[in-house]
Amino acid sequence: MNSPISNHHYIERHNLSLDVALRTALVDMYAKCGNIARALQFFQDIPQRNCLTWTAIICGLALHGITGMLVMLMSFIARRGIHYMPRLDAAKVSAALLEKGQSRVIDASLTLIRERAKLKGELVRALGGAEATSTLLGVPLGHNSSFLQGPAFAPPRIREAIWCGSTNSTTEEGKELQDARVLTDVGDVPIQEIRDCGVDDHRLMNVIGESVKLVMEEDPLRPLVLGGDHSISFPVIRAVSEKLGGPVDVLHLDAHPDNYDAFEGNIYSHASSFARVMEGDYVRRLLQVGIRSITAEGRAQAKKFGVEQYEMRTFSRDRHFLENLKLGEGVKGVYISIDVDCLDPAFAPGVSHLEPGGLSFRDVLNILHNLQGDVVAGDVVELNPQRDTVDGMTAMVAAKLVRELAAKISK
Ligand SMILES: [Mn+2]
Repeated sequence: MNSPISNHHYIERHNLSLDVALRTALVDMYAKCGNIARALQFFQDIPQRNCLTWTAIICGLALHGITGMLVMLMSFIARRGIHYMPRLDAAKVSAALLEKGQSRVIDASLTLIRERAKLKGELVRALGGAEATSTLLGVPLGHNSSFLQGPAFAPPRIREAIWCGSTNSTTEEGKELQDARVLTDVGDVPIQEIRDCGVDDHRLMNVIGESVKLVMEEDPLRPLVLGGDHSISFPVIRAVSEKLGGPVDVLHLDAHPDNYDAFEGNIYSHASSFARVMEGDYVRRLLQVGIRSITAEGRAQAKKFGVEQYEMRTFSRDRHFLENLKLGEGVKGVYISIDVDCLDPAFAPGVSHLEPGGLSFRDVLNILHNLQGDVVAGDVVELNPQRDTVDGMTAMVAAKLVRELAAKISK
């Protein structure tokens, strides 16, 4: 909960804690606009009532009259029940209020995604002839990064670069991105707006998964998710597998295995997403390609989960195999997760974790283009616009990964 202007006033001028300052500001606000019942409600929640809150209540009374106040107080007591009042405590009231508000915001967010997906699905079906259509879904989430949070700002930069006038809209293998049957867009999950309401990560991950399922609800739309940091791949892969009703094979391009049991205590860390993925029955084979920053725990976790890791130090030996992959047979299909830092920093400097010795852009395209398999969904994550060059070179690189992946998914 944030009240950016008034809180600072109360904290700095009156030396109150953040919590007390927030509640004091609310009492003051409600008293001033005549909602004495509401003012009293917050007034009761303040553990140590201060002179400011008393002043606010008295001013509210003077302003809005004793009669109105009594009417509101009576209706407030009637609503709550007299017997309930002695047991009223801040935590109880706040949790219920908060929960209701959060649910409304989440519902509204999902409604927007649902209606956009419906519209795009109807449009593509009306055009006819598409078996699979890549559908952009932005997840501007950066707070599960262990180092920098810039990936929260990536989705609009990637969209801008996809449609940048400096290049045409045809992919390397000849797909036309302007054709809605190839690529469409349902917008972003409003991550900051949801978090601003105090929604925790457990629930937030469910909202991301629900959003993915809403896209998949509309045949022939298939989700192509724009990160965001890599923590989003867990709810996305989980949702894809749940919606398809079985496991998928995952091709994961990254400098890092992202499989810590928890990183700095955060089970939803971007460095732990593939541990979460592998704990469920969502994935049959996980192939990790481009790995060059791995600890003993990263190797032990890979062994525990049966992950096939292809490290950069042996890439010249493995490349023939990796450039001729055949995946997804006997399961629900292939999911491709591309961390932009799988590329060498020479190709993609705009990432949080600069790790030399990576793949070239052409290496990645060779792996993608030659892959045989039904790609059911994918993500491109970890572009950090705050580390990019002034002309947005890495955004252009991420956008081309998205374009070529869109072409791979659509058919
Ligand atoms: Mn990475």
